[in-house]
Amino acid sequence: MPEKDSGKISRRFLLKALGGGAAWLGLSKLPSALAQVSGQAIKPLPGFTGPDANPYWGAAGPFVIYPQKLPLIQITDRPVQLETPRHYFLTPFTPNAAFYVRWHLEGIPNAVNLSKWRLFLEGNVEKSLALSLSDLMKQFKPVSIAAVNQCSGNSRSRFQPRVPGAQWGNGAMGNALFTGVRLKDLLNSARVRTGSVQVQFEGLEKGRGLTDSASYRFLKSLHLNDPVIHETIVAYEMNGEPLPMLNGFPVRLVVPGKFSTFWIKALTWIRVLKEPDTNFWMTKTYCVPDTPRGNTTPEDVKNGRVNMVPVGTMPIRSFIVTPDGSGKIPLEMPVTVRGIAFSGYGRVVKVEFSDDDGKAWKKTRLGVDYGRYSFRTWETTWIPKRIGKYMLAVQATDEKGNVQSDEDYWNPKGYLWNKIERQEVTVDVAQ
Ligand SMILES: Nc1nc2c(c(=O)[nH]1)N[C@H]1C(S)=C(S)[C@@H](COP(=O)(O)O)O[C@H]1N2
Ligand SMILES: [Mo]
Repeated sequence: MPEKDSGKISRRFLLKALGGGAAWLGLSKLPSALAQVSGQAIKPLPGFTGPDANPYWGAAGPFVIYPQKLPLIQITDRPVQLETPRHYFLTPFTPNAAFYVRWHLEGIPNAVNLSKWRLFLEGNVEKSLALSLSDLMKQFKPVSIAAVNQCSGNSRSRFQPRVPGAQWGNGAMGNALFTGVRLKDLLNSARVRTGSVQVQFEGLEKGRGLTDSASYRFLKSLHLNDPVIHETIVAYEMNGEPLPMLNGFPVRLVVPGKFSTFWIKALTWIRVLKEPDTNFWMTKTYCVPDTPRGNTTPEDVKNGRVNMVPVGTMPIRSFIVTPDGSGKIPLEMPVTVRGIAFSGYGRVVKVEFSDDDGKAWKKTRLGVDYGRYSFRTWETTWIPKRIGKYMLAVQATDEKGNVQSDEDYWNPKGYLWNKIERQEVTVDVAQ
């Protein structure tokens, strides 16, 4: 489904996109069942092909259950950081209950009184706005867009040398159908004054962050002349439901194609600025070297030779979701290899699969195109013809010609990871 200009998307469509009604119902029953069995944290058992069969896909952490959520992998609890387990990426849309979570301050909202809550638009405008949720839903035209929300630090745990920060595996990402109002419509209604340069966003949370300089307010800004301003929406629905509290209820910013550091959750203040925003979150962190691919070396950083600029568009990525290496594959059994791909720069047009560690590549079948900012699923049938270990690999290309590579790559904050992904599997005689 392309980007859609209507407010509602049918329930049937969503169920289908989420992987079928039955599977969805099964999933929503899971948390209470698991909670009953385990009481608290759930530890996965080791894989059948050995404890090291699949160490790298997800983060190493216990499973935890938060309100409105299925068991997710805990990275930290204050601030809350939860990773989505691998198998939720079999479908193009990530269920809300399985969607990853990332906050920076410890005091996050756990209830919002909608009769009091307002979205404020203020600063360098002719007319400040204070809109209730129903004003947003009724006074502005609803739009829907399928968009990937990915943390800039997704896959950070793979960087060599290691970098500080949350040691995410690959699950600090998700794709959802967001519905809301265009930021541009709100700005037009407030009438931006001449001399404005940026627009700043702030959510409801307060409190300490990891360091003093990172405390009390999380603020991000976009340039008014950035073309993404025209595509940005203030979303009040996620996959046809209200946003989960942990993902930004009642509204969040959706900035298609950009890393989700800009996607402010529990969005409550929008400010039009006359000067560029120089706050901590714009200039001291969420920045990458101003070089091709944001690549640099620890030596260049140490010697002050690196100019850092805010992280922006998401580079192209693709993943093998299954097989996951947790079990052996019988010789000559046709296996459906499945995964997802996306790029912030344009539509994914090709996904290639290799069973020999990236020496020879073969095109895969692409799934439904839900628009240029969405996950695109891919699959291919693979019949292993010899026993032993195989190194599977996947590589995507977008419409702008961006393609993933194996080239070494490093930056001091551990952002923008997009190297070719691999999965080792073992094939054995069918018995
Ligand atoms: N209000 C608020 N919005 C926020 C953040 C935050 O700390 N506070 N973190 C940002 C970052 S860095 C990420 S990765 C995403 C995570 O979105 P999610 O929790 O819905 O997955 O939220 C973004 N929006
Ligand atoms: Mo992030």
